[in-house]
Amino acid sequence: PVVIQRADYRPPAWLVPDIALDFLLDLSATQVTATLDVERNPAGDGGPLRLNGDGLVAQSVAVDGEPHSAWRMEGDDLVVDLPGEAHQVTIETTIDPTANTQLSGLYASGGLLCTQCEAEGFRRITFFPDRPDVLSRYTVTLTADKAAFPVLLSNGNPMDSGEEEDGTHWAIWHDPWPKPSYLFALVAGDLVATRGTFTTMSGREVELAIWVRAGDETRTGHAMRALIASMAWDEKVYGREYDLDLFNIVAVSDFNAGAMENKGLNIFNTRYILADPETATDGDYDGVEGVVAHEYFHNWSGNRVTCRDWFQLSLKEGFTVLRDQQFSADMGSAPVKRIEDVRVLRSAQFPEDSGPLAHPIRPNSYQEISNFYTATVYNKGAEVIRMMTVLAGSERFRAGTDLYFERHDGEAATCEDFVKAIEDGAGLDLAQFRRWYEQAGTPQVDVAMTHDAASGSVTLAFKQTVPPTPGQPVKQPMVIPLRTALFDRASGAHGGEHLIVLNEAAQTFTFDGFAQAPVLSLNRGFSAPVAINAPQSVDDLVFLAAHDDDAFARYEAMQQLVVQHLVAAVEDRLDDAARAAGRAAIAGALGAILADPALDDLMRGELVMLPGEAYLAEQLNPVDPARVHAEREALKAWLGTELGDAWRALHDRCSAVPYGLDAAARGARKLKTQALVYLAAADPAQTALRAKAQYDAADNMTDRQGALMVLCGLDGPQREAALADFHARFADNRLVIDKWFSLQAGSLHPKALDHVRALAQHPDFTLTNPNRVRALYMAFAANPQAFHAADGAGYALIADLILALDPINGNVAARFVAPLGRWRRIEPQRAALMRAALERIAAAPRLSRDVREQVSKSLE
Ligand code: B3K
Ligand code: ZN
Repeated sequence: PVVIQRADYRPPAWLVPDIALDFLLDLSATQVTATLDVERNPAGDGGPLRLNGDGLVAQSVAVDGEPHSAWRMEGDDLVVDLPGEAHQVTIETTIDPTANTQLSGLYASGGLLCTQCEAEGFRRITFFPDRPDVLSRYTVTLTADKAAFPVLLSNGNPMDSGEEEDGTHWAIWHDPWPKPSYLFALVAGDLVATRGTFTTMSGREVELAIWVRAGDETRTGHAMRALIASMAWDEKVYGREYDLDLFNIVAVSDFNAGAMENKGLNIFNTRYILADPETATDGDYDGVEGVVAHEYFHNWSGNRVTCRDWFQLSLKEGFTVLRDQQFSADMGSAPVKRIEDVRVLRSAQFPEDSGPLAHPIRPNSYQEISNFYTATVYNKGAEVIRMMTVLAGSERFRAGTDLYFERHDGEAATCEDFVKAIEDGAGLDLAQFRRWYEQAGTPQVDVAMTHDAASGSVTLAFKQTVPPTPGQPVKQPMVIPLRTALFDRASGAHGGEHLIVLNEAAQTFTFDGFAQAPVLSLNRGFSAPVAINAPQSVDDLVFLAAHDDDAFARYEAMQQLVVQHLVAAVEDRLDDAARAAGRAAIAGALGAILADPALDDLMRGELVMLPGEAYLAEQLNPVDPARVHAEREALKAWLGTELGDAWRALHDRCSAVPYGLDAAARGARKLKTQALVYLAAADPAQTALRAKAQYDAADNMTDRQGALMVLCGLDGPQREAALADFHARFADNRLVIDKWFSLQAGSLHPKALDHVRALAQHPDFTLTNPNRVRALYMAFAANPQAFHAADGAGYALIADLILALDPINGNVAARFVAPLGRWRRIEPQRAALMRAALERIAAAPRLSRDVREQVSKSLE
């Protein structure tokens, strides 16, 4: 395989300051004429003009207006030998958007034409130096049949438009901001707009439009509010102002990713735009708000300052994820948002970091860049920059980002440029901190506390280890900032927080003035993305779960209490007495949380959540997923019985709260379904009735989906009735039918695997729509008991999917390899079956580069 190395970066030989693109749009034969003004790059190597292509055929090549024959194909690339310093190169190609099932480049989606160019889709449209360090001003002319494609959009500002007598019309768009080809976009089709306006901090009026299919415009209000709030927030918090007169968003149903930040023309998966109470859950509302903000924030972190090469992806993604997390924290409950973000990190990124696909946030090599849009680059990348905010404080961090934007505006920058700007602007020394960009793996921090009663001193002894990862057997110590508090047991208070910054393999820190040993609250707010091993007593955890004034630490204590118990149970370390004592402590802590009048329900909803099976599995090596599942379910059922009255009272109380988008009403909805989850484990028959009542009474999707989720795990007439009602009620709403697939595939029902097999044959199922594929199969791969069926049937099902999907959409197919790739940390019998599934994929005669890379790395 061809391996691209970060160390091999060379500046391009030629630059393209301007490009004119002419599209004669048609669903199956779109003609593209590209006119490139090329200039020799003084920093280049003097070589020929290399234009990347992917499956393209050049119909004509002209240089300075004259037909030109001194060009050749090198693989898929078109290479032109050019003398001198500057030329105009014109190339014609024809492409078939309907045949484009990969959804990369120009493709058709339900009669609409749209593009997705990041990372390397532009080369499927026309020949071009398709690399992010070539920045061009785009002028785009779109011509199409007016009846079929009444709306014609591209980046930047509309310049001119008109109609012809043959029924076609045309529009010219110009984007004054130089950008890399991955930010190019066009959309043509029958769409309607919801409009808004925003006045920027310097007083400019910006027109906003969200384009959707007719009928969907009633569901765009939340996205529009989120867009306006994002624009205001980025001015206030980062001093970033929008820079065009127009900001367009288009929502499409067929989309590989969540959304795309094309300059002035964001294209979204409908799932991150459309929301109303009847069809979208509270989680969906948060997803819309967060992704709208994320894509908008890219206008500065990604577009105005872009990436030099794709190894720098975290430069824009890590930073932009941090920005969207900060925004969402400011829009809602900051502690709850932090907990949710950490849960995502632990369930998606920690397993990546401990598996065969582990890579640093700035990778050193890749075969297919699409495989590096990962939780590591995005979420760990955000955590790394968040640590800079912890070290610098928010004011100095802002000075650093101001300097970054000032220094690199209009440039294609590197992660190193970012770190240097923060160093200079915030006045930090990040020399050793840079290891976070180099070393993969989740650092493990062990801590021991000793107390000397005579002197009143407390000593914390830390050890850090960064585990070996593929290609990185030996690691150096990291800089790890740990926000810490030492609680006085008697008063329940602490004397202020300390920032402990680890930077050696072993270190001790001493604190004075403690007559008795304090309770340790470490990594508050999850200030560093590490795994902490602090053997805390059950009493200390119960104390922190009830008293810690840091909301995250309180959640963490509750999680730890359950993790310690379940890990001991899975490892057969509990006799009957220890099991009973462990359960009693958990029930006591949980009961106190249910009863605590000072807690808001949104936060209560976090505190009562059991740690997920993926996170539990990370604590065990090798892990028997069936044991983890069984122990966790048994605990849940016991807690459902033990606290039965409290759960029922909670469900009743929350059911009386009317629908609203305020925190109190949202908290009530979250807890309502949580209560059902515990009760269902304890008393399936009675809870089926209660869940069906919630389903029938629901006036919003959060309650309806929550009830259906619980019912899906149970047997009986309520399950079947609710599933049938749900499908009939929402038959014409694709996003809701996705939920119908997901809930069944992710359910606790013992026959979930059979259900998935049957659903794959359902008339509503298709392999050509990524949302539908993910709805069924990602939910299944994340359903531990179904996926890890002891006979390997779950692994075989995913292998079959990958093989069937790969020729249609390799990018999406490759996403399903990681669940199989975890075999090395699974008990031997299942591990062998997982390996066999991977080997069966590897043996296929033709695989996409995407799947090939993931499978071969997973087998190494
Ligand atoms: N930048 C896009 C990701 C595109 C994925 C390409 N495989 C969305 C985002 O992160 O904002
Ligand atoms: Zn992004």
